[in-house]
Formats: sequence, C-alpha cells, structure tokens
Amino acid sequence: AQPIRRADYRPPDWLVPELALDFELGAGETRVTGSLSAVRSGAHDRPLRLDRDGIVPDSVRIDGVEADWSQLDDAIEVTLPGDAHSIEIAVTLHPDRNTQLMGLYASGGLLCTQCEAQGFRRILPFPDRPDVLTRYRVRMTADSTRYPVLLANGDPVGSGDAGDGRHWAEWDDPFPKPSYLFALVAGDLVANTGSFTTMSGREVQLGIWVRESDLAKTDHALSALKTAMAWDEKVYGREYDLDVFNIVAVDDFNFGAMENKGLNIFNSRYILADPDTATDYDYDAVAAVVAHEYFHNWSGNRVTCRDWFQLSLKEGFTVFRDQQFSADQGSPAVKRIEDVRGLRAAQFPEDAGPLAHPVRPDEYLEISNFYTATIYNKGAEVIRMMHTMLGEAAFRAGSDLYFDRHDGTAATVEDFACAMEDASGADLTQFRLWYSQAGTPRVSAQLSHAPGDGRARIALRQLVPPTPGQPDKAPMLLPLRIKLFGSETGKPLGEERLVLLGDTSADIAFDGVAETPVLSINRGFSAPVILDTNRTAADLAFLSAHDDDPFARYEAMQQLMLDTLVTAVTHGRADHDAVIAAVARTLASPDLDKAFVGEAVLLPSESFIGDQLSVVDPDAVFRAREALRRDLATRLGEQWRDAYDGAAANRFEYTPAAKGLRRLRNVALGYLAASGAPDAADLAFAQFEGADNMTDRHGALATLVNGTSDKRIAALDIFYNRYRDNPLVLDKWFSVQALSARDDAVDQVEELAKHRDFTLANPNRARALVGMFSVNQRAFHHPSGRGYRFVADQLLALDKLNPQTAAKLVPPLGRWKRFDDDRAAMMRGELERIVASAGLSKDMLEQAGKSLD
Ligand code: B3K
Ligand code: ZN
Repeated sequence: AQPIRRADYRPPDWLVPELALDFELGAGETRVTGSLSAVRSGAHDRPLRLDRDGIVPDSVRIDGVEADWSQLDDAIEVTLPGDAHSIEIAVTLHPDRNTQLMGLYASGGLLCTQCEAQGFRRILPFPDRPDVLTRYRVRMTADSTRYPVLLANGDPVGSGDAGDGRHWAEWDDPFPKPSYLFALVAGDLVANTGSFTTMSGREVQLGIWVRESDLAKTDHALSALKTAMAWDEKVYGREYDLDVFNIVAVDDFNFGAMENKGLNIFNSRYILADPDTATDYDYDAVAAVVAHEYFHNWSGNRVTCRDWFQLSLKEGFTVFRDQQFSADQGSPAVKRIEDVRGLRAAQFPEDAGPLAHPVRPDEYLEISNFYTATIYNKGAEVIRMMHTMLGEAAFRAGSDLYFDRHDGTAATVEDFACAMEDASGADLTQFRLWYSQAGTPRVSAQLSHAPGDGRARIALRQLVPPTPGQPDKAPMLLPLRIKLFGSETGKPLGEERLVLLGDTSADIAFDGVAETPVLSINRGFSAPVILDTNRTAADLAFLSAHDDDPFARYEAMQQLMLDTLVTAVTHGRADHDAVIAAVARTLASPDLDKAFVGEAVLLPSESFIGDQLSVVDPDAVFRAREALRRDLATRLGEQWRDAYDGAAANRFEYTPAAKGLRRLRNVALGYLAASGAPDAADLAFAQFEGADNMTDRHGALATLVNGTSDKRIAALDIFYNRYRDNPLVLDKWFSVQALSARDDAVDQVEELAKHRDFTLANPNRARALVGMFSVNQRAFHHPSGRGYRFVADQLLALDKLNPQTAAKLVPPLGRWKRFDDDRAAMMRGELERIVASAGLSKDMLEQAGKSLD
C-alpha cells in the first residue's frame, strides 16, 4: 500500500452540493439509493471519482440514464461530459455482517452508522473526503415494530406509514457537511428529553435515546449536555444551530463517541450512569465526552478539516475545550493532574517510540491509526500553550475570528494559527514547530544563587530528541511558568514569571533574592516537556508543602517519589524517609481538598517509572514500587486509618466534595491493604458489600483482587452474579482482573479469554481484557513471554473482525526497545509473527510494521 502524503493535497475535482439518500432498512439487507448533484470544479477533464470500500453499485444512472462506470480497487470512476450532472447510485448493504463497525452496522437490535474517517464509502460510493461539503436529505423506510424510531442528521421534516407494517421518516440537514458527519439510527429506542433555550432565545429539543431498560441511567448525560451548551455560549460565544439535538447510545462502538451533525452516536459507556453501576470516574467521563462531542458542533462541524492531516485542528482544540469545561465543573488542579497523568501515560511514550508523529502528520497508510494521543492530547497542549501565551482575552478574540472567517468551510491548522496571530498581534512563527516536529522536548533548569548580590539565575537548556524520519530538530518555543520560593520563610519571592524559552539555552535572572530560593517551574504544566532540574529531595519535599499552586505541589511530590523509585531500581535500595515525611505532611494538612490529597499521595505508575530508565526491568520496577508502598503503608498506618475513617460518606452524592472523599477513602484502603493490616481484607469486603455506589464497590473489589485474601473469589463471584446482565459493569469485572498485581495474573487472563462472556466482537469487552492486560506492566512483561503471546494471538483474531480496534492495541508490543534483550526479542518475535500473517489489514500492517523499526 502507498502512503497518503500531506504534500500531495489537491482540491476536489468535483463538488457535490446536494445529496438525497433513500434507505430501505433491514439488518440482513439494506437498499440505499443516493441521488447527488456533481459539479465540476475548475477547468479539467478528469472523471468523477467516487470512493468505495467493499461495496459495488447495483446501478449508476447519469441524468436519469443507466451509465457505465469503471471499477478500481477503492473507487469507481464515472466520465461526465458536462459541468453539472445528477447521478443516482443504488447499493445493497448487509449491516449484520459488518463486524468492522464502520459504515452501516447492527448493534443489539439497532441499526446505526459510523462514518469518520472513511466509513461513508462503505454506504455509498462518494467523494469521501472532508473538503467536499454537501447538503443532505435522508429518507428512511423500515419495519415499524423493530425500528419504531428513525433518526438522522438535521431536523425531522416528515414521517408516515409505508404499508406492509413499515413506516418512513425524512430528515433534512440545512448545514452543508462532509460525509464523515453523516449519521442515521433505526431502532426500538426511548428518549430522555429536555429542552435548551439558546442565548438568542431559540428553543432546542434535546433527546438522549437508549433502550427502555437504560432510560433511568440517562439523567446525568442530559444534564451534562445542558451545562455544556450553556458553557459554550458563555466561554466561547458559540450557540447551537438546529431545532433538535439527539444523542444515541449503542453497545458496539469502536471508540468513545461521534459528533455527527445534530445526531451524536455514543458508546453506551459514555452515556449510561447511575450510582449503582458507574464510578465517579465514569460520571466524569460521561460529562466530558458529552461536552466534547457537543463542542465539535463548532470546532469540527461548522468549521471542519480540509484533509485528515489537519485532524488536530478539530480534535486538539475540542479536547482543550472539554478540559476547560471539566475544570470549571470541579477542581481545576485535580483536573489538570488527571490530564497530565494521561499525557504521560499515553502520549509521552508514543512520542518516544516507533509510532511517533507530529501533531500535523506528513503521511499515513491508514488514517484510523492517527486518532492518537498525539493528535488529541498533545494537540490540546499546543492550544493550551497559545492560551497561556496570548492570555484569556486575546485567545478568545482569536477563536472568534477563526470561527467567523472559516464558518461553513474546511480549514487547516495554519488557518487557526493565523487567526490567533491576527487577533492578538502575536508572532507564532517559531511556535508552529509544535505542529511539525514530533518528540517531547527535554528541558534542563539549573538554579543557582549568589546571596551576596541577591541574584538568582536559572540556566535553561532544551533538547528536542530525534524521532522516526526527523533526525534533527530546531529549538521550540516553550512557555514556562516560573516562580521562586524562599526556603526559610516558605513565601513566594516575587510574582510568577512566564518565560518563553526559544533558544537552545538561556539564562534567566531574578534580582532581590536574599533568601535561598527553591525553584517552582513549568507550573500548571505550562509546556508539555520532560524536565530535569538540580532540585534536591529536600527542595521537592519543601515545594510539596509550600508551593501556592496545588498542581505544582503535586508535581513536586511526584518528582520526589520518582527520584526515590529510580534510585531504588538502579541501586537496589533507596532512602524512603523524604517521601514518607512528605506524604505524612500532606495527609495531615486539614485545608487541602480531599480529592487533591487522594491524587498527591499516589505513587507514580510502573510504566511512568519505567520511562525514566534506560533499560526497563518490570520486575525490579514492581519490587521497588511495592517496597515503597509497603513502607508508606506501615509507617503511616495510623494516618491511613484516620484518612479512611475520616473520609466515610453518608449517602451517595455526585458532588466534587463527595467525590473527593471517595477518592481519598479508596486510596487509603489500598494503603491499609498494602500495610498487611490483619483486618484490611475484612474492611475491604465490608466496604464492598455495604457500598451504595460503584466507586466504593469497585475500589474495594480492586483492593481484594490485588491481594491474597480468600475474600477475593467471593467478591468476584458476587460482583459477577449481581451484574452479569450489565455489559458495562461486566467490562469492569474483566478489567479489574486484567490489571491485577498478583503473580498469577497471566493465568487468570488466559482463563478469562475463554469465559462465556468474553467476546472480541464487542470493542469494549476486547479492550477491557486485552487492552487492560497489555498495560499491566508486570503481567504483560512476564519473563516467560506468555503475556506477549497472549496479546498477539488476540490481536490476530481481532484483526479478522475489526482491524481498527485491533490496530489500536499494538503500541504496548511496539515498546520492545525499552526492555532487556530477552524481553525485546520475544516482543519483536510476536510483532514479526503478526506482520507475517496472511490477510492482515492495512491498519495492522502499518502499526505492527512500523513498530518493528
Ligand atoms: N471524531 C470522533 C473520533 C472518530 C474516530 C475515527 N477513527 C470522536 C471524537 O473525537 O470526538
Ligand atoms: Zn473529538
């Protein structure tokens, strides 16, 4: 297969201003007729090219006359004599055989669509590219009993009886859109409805559509939607533009959700929530994803992407918007901690490995592989840095200008940067390197102090590491928020400064510094970089207690823990005292937000510790981390018990304060278990049985599943029997075992893959077992290589059904260079076995192939 290159972009030869779609819907067979207007764009004599994937037209008519077409592998071509023609194409589809879940497919009795990025070509041969904007009118006819509800984009314009037990409905979307935003849903659904009055006084009907049995779990999503609509008006001045906004939840979905115009389709895990089945984490995720998809109505739909290389234009910006939204709903510091933890868990390793690519990539084989942490999360960091440098008001002016200028068009990343520059007067020339250069910059900051002349100096250096295809990098523009604190008084020494580091090295001076200063740098994670400083354990412990920015306090604590753990791994032992004292102090600070305390006292993950080492020995990392954990647990035994008891809640409430209590309580329970306290398992089991919410029940289960108590099996059985009919909760039952820290985790996971409730056909289930297992560092990297073999076997089987979801699970195997020779050879061996398999998808070929380099 030939890569698609950004440099080869050419505007479309033919435009399609109008499309009427007619669906005769059925799960076994659906007949589609598409009537489109094709208009020649520019002077050329090239044929009309209509992309296709696995479908062959039953007929093609040009201006009402049966016509010939030439059939290529991935398209059909029609030669058109004039400059404007009407084309009618008929196709037969088989939704119930569509295991890829792209195009039109069946899920739990529903029929639904997924078209981004290139699924529309599995429904109708069409110029399936985001810069072709079309006005859609959709007519659906279906069995009235099986599919009483028929939804599509835009506004409903008619419905009626179609005879023979069938009915029809017609929808019209007045906003021209690219084919990837097309959607329809047919099924036996009910809605939780509401309405929202926009800032100009228009009333919008809202509907969250689910199976009847799930209706009681939709209030949270509906209220999050209303909050998000109001927030986007207030913070970005963006108003909704149709009379209806519908969301449908489906069980089989390749990712989180999809922002189809006026008809969002969601993975049910990001809609359904009630206290008995959803954790606080799930509740937060539902609100964040509902908001994210809603925000796409402007950042993605009204202004879309010219081509898929511009994907971060909509995704990076929309992730930034949903992060701001979530921060505004609770604790901004805790939200930032979670986002940075996610960035370090997924994006930093991606940027350091064989699949590293810039936020605006230069080429791809399969676009589905580029819905990555780099495009989404690093993309969001890039927008955040603009926000930091320009300030709130200028950033908003830039965003207004961007939406004004490009409304109704397909834009580029460059257009966004230009709007920001034009509205603010800023020069983002060097800053644009964030879009073109891959790799996480490394920054070194060395603080020195001359007490005699009251001057502190920070020597800054930056290095952008080489990545595949990009051996040499230019220095980037890094916004670093910096503040100094006095080591004796604990007080800030002057205001925070925003330093823009644009050179390879720079010297920053602070005057009037009489006291020995301690350096607080990259506050709020103002630049997504890896930092190296000359701060001692004492400095970090000091900051963890005195920094006036909670995020910076968290970072100082993490760095202190990380330094301790790296020492332990490399030298076989380390002094735990500084960490223990700092954690003790944090636990004893009554003024701190409980949610923050719960995050601050958590040890860095095994994989993040591994990322600091030149060669990773996962067993050594596990041992070092367990030793510190046990030491913290036993030496602060009383404090963990106080924290546990002090965080006991009354009845379930979903409020930031109640969430914080649950967070701290469950973290404390984990430490109590790690201390070997004789009553820890009973405590966990009592919490498991007595809980009135999933956060506490799941927290207790996780503690038991990691341990050796005989309560473990009992809890797993009770949990299974209670939730066996709830697929989303059953996913938790699989994943909590896949993530187990026990020695026998590999055996358990091999058994679970044979369980009657395990299936690769459902992406959530596949990810719950295989995806979660492959991030369980000790189990996946079992020295026997069984973990690698298990994952490779599952990926090969999944690739036959659903290449897109299979390919997403390759990266853990692709990290082989980071491990010892034996493990590296076994991981490579599995990748080689994958690449050599017959009938491999393009998705897998790209991911596994690149991972071998
Ligand atoms: N835009 C979709 C993602 C589509 C992924 C296609 N492989 C959801 C989102 O980012 O909001
Ligand atoms: Zn998105």
